[in-house]
Amino acid sequence: MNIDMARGIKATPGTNDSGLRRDWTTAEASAFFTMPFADLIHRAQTVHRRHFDANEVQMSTLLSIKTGGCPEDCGYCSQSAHFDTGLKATKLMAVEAVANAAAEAKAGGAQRFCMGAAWRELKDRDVDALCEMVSAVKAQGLETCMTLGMLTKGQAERLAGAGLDFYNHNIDTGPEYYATVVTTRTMQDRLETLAHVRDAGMAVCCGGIVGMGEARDDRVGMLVTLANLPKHPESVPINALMPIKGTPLGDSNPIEGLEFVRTIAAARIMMPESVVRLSAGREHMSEELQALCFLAGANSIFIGAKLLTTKNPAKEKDDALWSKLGIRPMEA
Ligand code: SAM
Ligand code: DTB
Ligand code: SF4
Repeated sequence: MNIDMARGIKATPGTNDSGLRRDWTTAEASAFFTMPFADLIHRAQTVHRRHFDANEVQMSTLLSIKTGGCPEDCGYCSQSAHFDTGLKATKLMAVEAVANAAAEAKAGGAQRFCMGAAWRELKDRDVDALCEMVSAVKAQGLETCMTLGMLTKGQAERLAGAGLDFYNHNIDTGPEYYATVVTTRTMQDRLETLAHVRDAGMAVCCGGIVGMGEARDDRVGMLVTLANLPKHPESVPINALMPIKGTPLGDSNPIEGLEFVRTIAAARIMMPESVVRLSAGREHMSEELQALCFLAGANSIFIGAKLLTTKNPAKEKDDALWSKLGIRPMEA
């Protein structure tokens, strides 16, 4: 415990600066999936309330700034050129169009604007335009996040220099299941980009997907990998697979609701100061399941009717839920 913790002073949420990181073992993480549910939720709530206001939720909006035609073969993705998903590929959007979408997101209540591109890696020729997008979005008082595939050290420095706040790059699943889901890159490739993002001084957004036919041990492996990174990601998205027709994982059985909640609770306990995002999949979840996820320590979501290429709940439906649960937006 550092001196501020000992004095009872809370660390600033999302800064991960109070020295709470420690190495987790597989056995410790597995226990969160078998212990009595009420004990798990109590522990997750206790950790959550020590570091955050439990009624506040961070709200981000996503925009696909370059859709489809991706050379990677991620088995879950609508945007891979390897699968026939019926998605129309587009070029990189113009800066002005991105700025307009950001203004709309802000008006809709977002604190952060996340821009995603269906690339294996960023090309140097696109960096200037992306830096302009970062400036245009920040000028509207929004936090910025981008997810553009692999980055070199120099590219990460350029984006950080332009003021990019977060970089999203997911490890997606446990190390042993990784090659079943993606063959065109390795988890090590992901870890290298994450190190460049950290070294450049940006905040890290890194999580994964559940419901891809993985075993519980793979979910445990994913959480242990995330929690044992040199520094915890400031943002940890836990996505429930949005099944896409035409992809190898398009017919996957949905993850059981309580197993999803346990995954969220384990992430909350293992990464106490990280913002844990109940990410893709809310469209298929009941209000009760979402409420359980918030009880388990989720404190971030995507708002807006679309994720990148798939559906997210409509604003009216979400607003009604926030009102029923007494949820307030977290200040940026
Ligand atoms: N191409 C970049 C990359 O893969 O890092 C950025 C965009 S990619 C769509 C961002 C993340 O979205 C993936 O890492 C994955 O975790 C998530 N994702 C993609 N398709 C999904 C799906 N069908 N269901 C849930 N999450 C998905
Ligand atoms: C993340 O973990 N989830 C978001 C964001 N990071 C880029 C993407 C979800 C995509 C869901 C499928 C789709 O809409 O294409
Ligand atoms: Fe490409 Fe990203 Fe989709 Fe993989 S997840 S196919 S890298 S857009």
